[in-house]
Amino acid sequence: MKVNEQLEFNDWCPGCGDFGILRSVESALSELKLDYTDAVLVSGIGCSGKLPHFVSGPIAGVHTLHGRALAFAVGIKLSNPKLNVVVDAGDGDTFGIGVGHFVSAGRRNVNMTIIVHNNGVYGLTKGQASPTLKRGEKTKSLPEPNINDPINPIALAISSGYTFVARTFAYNIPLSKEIIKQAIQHKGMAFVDMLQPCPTYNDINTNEWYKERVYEAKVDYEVKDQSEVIEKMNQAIKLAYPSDEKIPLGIFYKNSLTPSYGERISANISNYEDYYPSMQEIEESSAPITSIDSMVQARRVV
Ligand SMILES: Cc1ncc(C[n+]2csc(CCOP(=O)(O)OP(=O)(O)O)c2C)c(N)n1
Ligand code: SF4
Ligand SMILES: [Mg+2]
Repeated sequence: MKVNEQLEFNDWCPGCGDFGILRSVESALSELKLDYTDAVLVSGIGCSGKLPHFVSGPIAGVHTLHGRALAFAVGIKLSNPKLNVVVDAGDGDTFGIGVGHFVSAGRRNVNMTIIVHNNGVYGLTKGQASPTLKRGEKTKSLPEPNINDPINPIALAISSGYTFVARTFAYNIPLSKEIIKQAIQHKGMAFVDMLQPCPTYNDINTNEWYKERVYEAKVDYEVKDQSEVIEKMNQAIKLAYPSDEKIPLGIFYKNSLTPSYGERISANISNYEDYYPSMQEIEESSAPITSIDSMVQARRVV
């Protein structure tokens, strides 16, 4: 889609942080020279889920189900490990209904990226509290202050096994673009916690509120030896919990020593990388498609 068509079609509210995320994703894909032949965007349901529709440039996108973007994405990645898979999902989508998929994708260290649009609310359904909204906060749509404690996305990612963990701010486009590029290039499961103002329903964490607090924290985040894992995880957890006055941004953790899910599969199926499921025949003229024999046979070593 060209930029002009994209602007006519776009129905995000004016000032929405999703515009900044869109620009960062587009620039990252373009600078990495990725297109529909080697990359796919996968989204869930929410304002965030519309991102693949609005991207200008030749990229493939799949708009899936609420809470199930990661499940689709893992399936896509496993069936074609050559694709760069990038998930865009909401904080409600990822840490509410989809939280089990978030944890499982980390344990598996699937070689792909998830960018979570963290706006503290369920934007598309008119501003209910999302799992990242703090207890005691009362955004516009809530009749009473939120009575639930929030999850911390960075701490959850670290403890689930994500091997690339970063936080950025939707309107710091240069930093977000750089972090997304590095997340895509990382060999393993990458998580980008994208702080995103929702000017329509979150009147607490506004653009101005963030701009007064966010800063770039430059830390030595890379695990270079297995013995450093716990120390680097602890460092990331400290950065995960910001004070009310200062919110650090940047890459907090990177560990390229952990085998990816693709590598774990290859250890059991030696030709997986060369003869992956999307290349395989699923029907043979001599056998009915429902024959389990023919499906098992399709995995034969050629
Ligand atoms: C299975 C299912 N449950 C509930 C919904 C209704 N629903 C649509 S979007 C949404 C919340 C979106 O919030 P979030 O994931 O934070 O995305 P945002 O709109 O804030 O980007 C909900 C509950 C749905 N579409 N499908
Ligand atoms: S409701 Fe919030 S998140 Fe959704 S488009 Fe509007 S400003 Fe953006
Ligand atoms: Mg949300």
